[in-house]
Order: sequence, then C-alpha cells, then structure tokens
Amino acid sequence: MARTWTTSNNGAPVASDEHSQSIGADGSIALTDHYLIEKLAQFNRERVPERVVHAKGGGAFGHFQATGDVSAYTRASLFQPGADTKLLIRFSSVAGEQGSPDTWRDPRGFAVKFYTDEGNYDLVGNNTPVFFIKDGMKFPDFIRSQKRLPGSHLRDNNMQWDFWTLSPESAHQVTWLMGDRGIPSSWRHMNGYGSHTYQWINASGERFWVKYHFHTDQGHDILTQDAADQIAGQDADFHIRDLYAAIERGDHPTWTLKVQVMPYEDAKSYRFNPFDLTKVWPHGDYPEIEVGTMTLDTNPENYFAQIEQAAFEPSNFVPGIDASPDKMLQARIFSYADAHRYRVGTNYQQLPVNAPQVPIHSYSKEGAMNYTFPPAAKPVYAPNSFEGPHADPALAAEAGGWQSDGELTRAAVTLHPEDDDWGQAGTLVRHTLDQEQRDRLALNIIGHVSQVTIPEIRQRAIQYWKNVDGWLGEQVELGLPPLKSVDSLGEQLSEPTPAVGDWAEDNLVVPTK
Ligand code: HDE
Repeated sequence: MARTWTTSNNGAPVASDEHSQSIGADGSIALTDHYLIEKLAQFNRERVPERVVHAKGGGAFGHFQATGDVSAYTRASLFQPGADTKLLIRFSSVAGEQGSPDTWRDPRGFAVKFYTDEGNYDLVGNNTPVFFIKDGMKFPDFIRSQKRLPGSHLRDNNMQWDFWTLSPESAHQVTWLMGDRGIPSSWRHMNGYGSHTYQWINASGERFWVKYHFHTDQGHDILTQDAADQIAGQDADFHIRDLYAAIERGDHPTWTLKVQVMPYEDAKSYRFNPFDLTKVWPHGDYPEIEVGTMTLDTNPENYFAQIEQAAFEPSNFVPGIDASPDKMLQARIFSYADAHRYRVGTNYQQLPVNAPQVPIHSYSKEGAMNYTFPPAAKPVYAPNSFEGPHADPALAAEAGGWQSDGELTRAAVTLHPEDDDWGQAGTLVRHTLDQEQRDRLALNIIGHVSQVTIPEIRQRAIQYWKNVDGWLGEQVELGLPPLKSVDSLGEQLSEPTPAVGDWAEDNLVVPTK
C-alpha cells in the first residue's frame, strides 16, 4: 500500500510528526504551530462521557435467521420465516466503570440492535430474565447504592444491602445475582433475555404478550467467586478478549431465540401481574416457541466508533412489536434516547453504527453535526401540500396498545393474588438450583453480607434470605463471621473483615436434604 503523508484535520500535509515549531531549536514554541494545537486539543476531547450504567462492555456484529414460524403472533419482518437480519450486540456489566474488571459479580447487559428492513429494532436486555425493581422511579437510587459512596468514593456493601433489604421486590434478581449466573465465564456462555413483557401484533391486528429468551448454544459456564477474583487481578478485559478471540478464530457463537406467548386476554386474570419485571412466567403456563438463531461473526473494526458510540434504545420498535404496561419499560422508553442525546450528541442516529439501513423520511432537521438534508423543495413541516412525507397508520401498524383506566395515583401494582416478592426467588432456590449451586449461592451471599458493618442492615439481610428460603436464611445466619466492629453508613471499617472462606466453610451446616 502506497505510504500516505500526515495531514492536519483540514487535509493539508504537515511538516513533522515529532517536533513543535520553535524560535531556534531551543527557543519558545510558536503559537503559529496550529498543528501542535490541533493535536493537543483533539487529544483532550477524545472521550465521550461513559454510560452512567453499563459503562464497561464489548460487542460484535452478526445476523439473525428466523428459522421458526411466529407469523401468527407478529407481523414484524425480521421474525418472518426465512428472514435474515444483520445485527449488532453489546454485552456489558452494570455497576463497574470503564476499566473495571469484566469478572465482577454483576448482571450482564445483552443489547441487540437489529438493522431490519422496517427500521432498527433494539432489544436491550440482560442475562437475567428479571430485574431488581419494578418502578423506574427507584432506578437512579438503586444504581447509586451499587456504585460509590459520595465521601470516600468507595463501593460499600452496607449501601447495597441497605437498598436491597428495603426493597423486597429485589429478592428474585438478587438471588440470580448471588448465584452462579452472577459471574458467567464468558459472554458466549450465558443466556440473554428481553426481561420485560412486550407486545406483538400480527398482520390481522391481533395482540399478544411475549417474553424473549436467547438460549446460549455454547452451554452455560460460570466462574466461582475465587476464580473470578483471581482473573480480575490478571485481566480486567477477560470477557472482551474472549469474544474477540473467538470470532477471530472463526468460533462464531450462536444463541437460539425462543419466546413465551401469552394471549392478550390472559393478562387480566393471570395469577400475578404479568408485566411485573421481577417475575418470570412459568414455562408450564406458557411454553417456549422457537423463533430463530443469532450468530456473531464479525468483530468491530473500531471500538470507539462502533461500540462506545453505539446507541441502543428500548424505544426503537418496528411494526408488529410494541411496549406493554410494564412501568419499567415505559421509563426506559424515555431514558435511553435522552442518554444518547447527552452522551453522543443530538444526531447520534446518523452515526453509521446507529443509522437504520432503510431510507429516513423524518421531519427531524439540523442540530449539532447534522450534515444530512432533504432536497430544498421538500417541506420541513407536516401537513403540507408539497409532497412531503405523510404518516401512514397502516404501515406503522400501531394497532397495539391496551385498555387502561383509573384515578391518577402513585402506588405499587398489586392487582393479582400472587403478587408477592419472595415466592419466585424461593422457587428458584428450591426447584431450579441443584444442591451444589445452592451451596455456592449460600457462600456467595455470606461473602457479600459479611462486609456489612451495620448491625441492623446485617440483621435485615439475614431475614431477607429467610424470607426467600428457610434453609438458605439459616446458612447465611450460621455462616456469617461475628461483626468485628460497628459502623454507621459511610464510615469505612477500621479493621478488615475476616477472610470469609475459612469461617463460612467451617460453619456451613451440611444440608439435611
Ligand atoms: Fe438500562 N440504561 N435502565 N436497564 N440498560 C442504560 O442507557 C435505564 C434497565 C440496560 O450496551 C442507559 O446509554 C432506566 C433494565 C443495558 O449500550 C440508561 C431503567 C434493563 C444497557 C439506562 C433501566 C436494562 C443499559 C445508560 C429503569 C434490562 C446498556 C447509558 C427504568 C432489561 C446498553 C445508556 C448498551 C443502559 C436507563 C433499567 C439494561 C441510563 C431509566 C430493566 C443492557 O439510559
């Protein structure tokens, strides 16, 4: 390849890559050295703000092949039999900042952008089917409790358990988090979920409720806390490296997408609120239906342009797919595009990685860095008499929606008899996990709660686990080392807590079952 010469950003050749312009070799630098100024000023502006959550991550491109037939439930073109749709996925951890270890215990983000022939469809989920809370009002608070104390800037288990034990709806997700699924050995060896209940609308306008499950075809594989701690000290980018290397060597990971489908009318009488993000739908009630296969086969060429600036948003729906009465989903519909406008810029959707692969006829115009414009003759307002784009309800297929009525109020949703916060967490412990997984869960919880230094929070944490499952609560209570010193929230422990391993293992009651 012919050698190119260095230019400045205005395209003009530059005289040196190494020497500033000065008055004599040892004299002052000349302000006329605009290339030096450009280089240093650009360097200061290389970062966009990191994501306020899910800051650490990695991703790849691939495609989705619709191998099943769900056309009875949705008209969305990407899910029609035989459709093959390009996509981008970004995996991430939640609480850690950029540079934090990939192997910290945390849910993993599983964000997919489908570049469909009806516009971009984004399904922004996690590697767990549920979440910690059920109302977006608590989200900033939840995240702050997982991050850093305002004074010391240190993470603090008192905060985490204070929030969790005051938010019993968190029990199901925290059980997932403290269990094996809390530290996948790689992004290739974990499932992904849409988590929320979404709405599908078929070509006849009939509505259904659905939940998405991406089953890893690589099989589940996890890291124990000790293994994860060791790796965190050796390679903070363990998961990024794993995915990149796998795709480089042609080992393309795949996931099988399945959905659970609930008839529209069932939602009203279902035994618990089917839009409650802290609950799963038992597969016995609504078995999974295969939709197709997602394959990741192309690494990003440029991490900043294609992953750091990638903008996933739950508001990116396409015809045949819509929101649901899930309050958390509704809050996210505002938040993500708002985050992108702030973090990447007003016209973030013009970046190639975020741009749809179909023509855009929107009335959005101008704004910082907007370089696209329709022909001058095109009107910039609607309605108009000059052949400007006009809305087409049939194409938009907004036949979705749902009935809703009642007084304006602020309240937790408690319309269904089985709307409790502990049941599904207990079912997970007693019926989904095997004994080894239960033992590891108990040890992980003990390890985490043993760093709580405030007695009343520690006591609440023990009761929290007793509410989930009697045996588990007892293991936690017996396994916790004595509280060596008492703190109030925000003070750091004067002495390190005892190494949990030796105490807990000696005291773990051998399960009677
Ligand atoms: Fe997020 N979330 N979230 N979240 N989330 C963001 O968007 C938010 C929630 C998830 O790889 C932010 O660009 C609110 C649930 C993923 O780029 C932000 C609420 C689930 C990613 C935001 C939630 C997620 C984000 C931060 C409560 C799983 C990374 C920066 C109503 C179903 C996507 C950004 C990527 C990112 C808001 C809860 C998953 C701040 C308000 C539930 C995978 O907009």
